[in-house]
Amino acid sequence: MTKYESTCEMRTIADRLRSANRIAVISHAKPDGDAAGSILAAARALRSMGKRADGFFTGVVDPNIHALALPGEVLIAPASLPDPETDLALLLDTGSWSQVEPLDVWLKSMAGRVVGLDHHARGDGIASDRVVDCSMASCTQLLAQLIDELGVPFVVAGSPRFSIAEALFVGLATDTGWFRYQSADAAVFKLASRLLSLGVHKVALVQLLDENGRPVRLAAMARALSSLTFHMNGRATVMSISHLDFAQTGANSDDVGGIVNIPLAIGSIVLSAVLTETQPGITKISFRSKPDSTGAPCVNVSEFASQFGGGGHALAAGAKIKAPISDARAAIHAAISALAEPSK
Ligand SMILES: [Mn+2]
Repeated sequence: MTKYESTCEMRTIADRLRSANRIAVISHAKPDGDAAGSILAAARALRSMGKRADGFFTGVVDPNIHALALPGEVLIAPASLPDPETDLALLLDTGSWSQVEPLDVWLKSMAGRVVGLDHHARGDGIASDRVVDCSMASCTQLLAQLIDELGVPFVVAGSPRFSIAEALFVGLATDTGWFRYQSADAAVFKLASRLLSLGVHKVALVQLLDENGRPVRLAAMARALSSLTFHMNGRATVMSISHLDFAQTGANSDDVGGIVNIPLAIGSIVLSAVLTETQPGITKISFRSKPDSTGAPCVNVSEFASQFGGGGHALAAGAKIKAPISDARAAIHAAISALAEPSK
């Protein structure tokens, strides 16, 4: 990875968007609330400026995330690829080649014509002009600055549903754990207040994104909990959901989102890891930690995940290992044993 930091001012990104005609708006594969919210808000803002803007979702798309978009509003790559007339790509909430796989060849062909916004600490030089600000709780918080710079109001058509405001709010809310994480600071609440005052229906979004699971979620959760082991003198937990668990419960990866947070409800737990084997031989791992009394992460899980080729944020990160779940789990157990005893 190259040095990953801002290469320009927000004004430069705005100028490049103003001079473009057709813009592809892209984020990381398997879009979460922030990726999807960023894509939708940016594409809506650009279209309201009269630009041709195509938003792309890539990888497996959670149906609830998909429901944030109007029918036909976003294209799915690689089934759909950017139009040859596209003269600029806007890359949001990621800067890693590994996360843009279905569009990486296309993005390489666009070298020098990719601009980006990100709030992650690590990334590649995909976007030559980019603003990277790790103090932002979500990419949509940074994007709100860009949309203000462009002079586009957050509610264009007067409808709160499917507005720029709603899309910005989704990213802000989901990346802060519905305003619970440390990253939900005064500036986050200030933007949230502005968005709510524009009519964003928070409860409807909670129900769509957080209270809309399938009953098989409970069966998968039971499998995960029954696999739980304690580590680090009872301060860390590891759970796993194997390919067989998925097959026998009928659950899929969409059904098990957020399970990694369950152990954090226990006061003594400062590190939680969940391994999921959605296809045999490929194990995905989610890591979560908590801040200590000084606000520092008890375990910096972004650093922890990097030894497995992963990354993310200090308190929430992930990795993907090409190994059966039992081997992957043994590797995680060993890595946790090697950690210094965290403070709290
Ligand atoms: Mn994000």
